Amino acid sequence: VQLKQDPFKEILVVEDTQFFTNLIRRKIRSASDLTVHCVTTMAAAKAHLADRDQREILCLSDMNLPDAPTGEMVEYLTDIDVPTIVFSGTYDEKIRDRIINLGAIDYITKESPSSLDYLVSVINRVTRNRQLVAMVVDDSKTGRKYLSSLLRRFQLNVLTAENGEDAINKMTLASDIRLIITDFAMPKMDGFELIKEIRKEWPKEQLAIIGLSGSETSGLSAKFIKIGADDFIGKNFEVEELFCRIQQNLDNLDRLHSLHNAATTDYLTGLYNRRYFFDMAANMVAAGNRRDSPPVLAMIDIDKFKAVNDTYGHDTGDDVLVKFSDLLKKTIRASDLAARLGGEEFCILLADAEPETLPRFFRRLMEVISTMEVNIADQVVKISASIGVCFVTGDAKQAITVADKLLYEAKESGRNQTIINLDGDKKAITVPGPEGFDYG
Ligand code: GH3
Ligand code: MG
Ligand code: MG
Repeated sequence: VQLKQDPFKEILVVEDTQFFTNLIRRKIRSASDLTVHCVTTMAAAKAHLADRDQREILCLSDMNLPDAPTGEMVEYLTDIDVPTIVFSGTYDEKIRDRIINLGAIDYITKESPSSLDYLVSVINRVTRNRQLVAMVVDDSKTGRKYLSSLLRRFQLNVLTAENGEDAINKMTLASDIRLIITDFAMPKMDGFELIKEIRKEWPKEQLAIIGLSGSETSGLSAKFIKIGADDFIGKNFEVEELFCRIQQNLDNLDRLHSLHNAATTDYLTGLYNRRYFFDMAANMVAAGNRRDSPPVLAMIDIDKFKAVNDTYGHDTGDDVLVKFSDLLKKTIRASDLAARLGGEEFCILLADAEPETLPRFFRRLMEVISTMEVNIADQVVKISASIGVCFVTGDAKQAITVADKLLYEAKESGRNQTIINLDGDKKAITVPGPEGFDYG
């Protein structure tokens, strides 16, 4: 299902107080990559919007402007479907209701400095929401329509389902759903059954679930949570509360995601780190053995990398490592694994590789590496690598020792080459790298 919207490119700030505009501009620039454009009147905002692709703009607007004294600006923006967050100098229930009823995403009061932090969190949330898919599960058509329209207002991409069964089917089609809001009482499969089914395959780290609890059954809310939902909301919720709960739950998912990334990947190159590599390798080896097709392990070490650092500096060395890692990622398949085991030592694990294709694969990899260029001043840095290749049938650590020995042989006998030995008894195959590197 292709439902993702265009990402935002720009934030349009419509605000007539110079002081507040400056604060906002600084705050947003420090927290987001979006271009910030500021205007002080409704006329200027309209002129600016007429010149742009409105689908790429998020608008922050004051409720009252010199040429729009009673909310006309916000009315205009929501009319033409530009996602809008409203600033309001004063706060009371009536103003709040007016803003939300107009169709704005949320509002921020100008009174306290902490409201700017909240503003940034809302901007980041709606920006990310554009890339996320949510599903509304409700047997009532009106209920589905209303919730979907609100989720779309919060910039989420929305799928709907009429009952639990329908929802499960749609989950398997669009596995990138990150949020489900589900009713309880539904024909075929109710909300509880649905949550139980979902949790078998989609853990809390991947997907947030919010239960909709009416007043018809007592203890519904607690039961939702006990069964595997992350949160619940009463059926006659306020729009503002729904937005807060969605924000909390999706922000939590993001935090879990960054923790997971920090724990499993190398910060410089984004490749998997040593620890995660061994976890994943164990799974790949088990899966490979079941198919009678053990994965192939290659240890890769950049040749004379110390000289790159010594000649061009450590930062250039880092650039080389980053570019080299990007090449590795691009060269392997999605089912393969690439990791940085340390320094300038990398390894890849190939699933279902046909042994006879390996010499060609590594020759091509070495060619790709040789064409890589890192520019520094008027110089071009080029590198080669040495590679040792073997099968992994058991423990990945043992296989690494074997591949390391082959790699060492490749270094000793001239560098810029791959030595493949899939079966310890047979003679190893040496694949030379491309011309142009001479290590004496
Ligand atoms: P060989 O061909 O025998 O592999 O020679 P080499 O110079 O590549 O190998 P050696 O192990 O002697 O040196 C590896 C160098 O990699 C030394 C170290 O400073 C550098 N290095 C390790 N990690 C990093 C890093 O994160 N960034 C940079 N820029 N350099 C690193
Ligand atoms: Mg090296
Ligand atoms: Mg080394």
